[in-house]
Amino acid sequence: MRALIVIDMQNDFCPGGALAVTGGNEIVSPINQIMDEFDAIILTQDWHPAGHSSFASSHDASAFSFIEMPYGQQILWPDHCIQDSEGGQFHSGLNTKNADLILRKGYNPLIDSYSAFFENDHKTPTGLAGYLKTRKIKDLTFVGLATDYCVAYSALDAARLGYEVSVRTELCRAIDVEGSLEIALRDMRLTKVNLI
Ligand code: VGL
Ligand code: ZN
Repeated sequence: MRALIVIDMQNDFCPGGALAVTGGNEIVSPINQIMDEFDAIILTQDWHPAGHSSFASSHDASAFSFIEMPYGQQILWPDHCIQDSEGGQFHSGLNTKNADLILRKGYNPLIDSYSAFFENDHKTPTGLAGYLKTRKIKDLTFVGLATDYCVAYSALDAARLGYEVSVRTELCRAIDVEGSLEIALRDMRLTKVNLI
């Protein structure tokens, strides 16, 4: 069984949003178009409480600066994808009606959560692996935003967990701060993620 996992196609990651990814809106229709190639469609949704610890505003710091957290270094973001805000909603063009599962992440105020499998402490599971096991899904294709953060973290965890993993890079867009895209692509290649 094959699943398409669409990462964080939300208003705040699209042009005009709080953490806009260049070209984020361009991939909406092509993602809709490949949905019928898969046995299951899973959408993830970045879903932070106001005052989340990954927000620069929570630390009186500037956006895109770094801070040491109990689980390691954390880049600080502009406030984004706040629960129930317009910015947290899916892009209005995204086909959400075919979704089998909508997985929310980042709701723990003290831990950021890029990966669809684990929070950034690399220990706290989101429950996705259990869902996939129950549905006998072993082959995963990732698309969405952003290539170098939530897509890469999810694909890397998936490969380490033993899934067959592909990332359709033309259906992803990157934030690319301080070489993060190049690092993410290198790590994915080294971890046997198929970049297509
Ligand atoms: C993401 C930064 C902060 C992402 C989420 O979806 O890649 N990036 N929160
Ligand atoms: Zn976030």
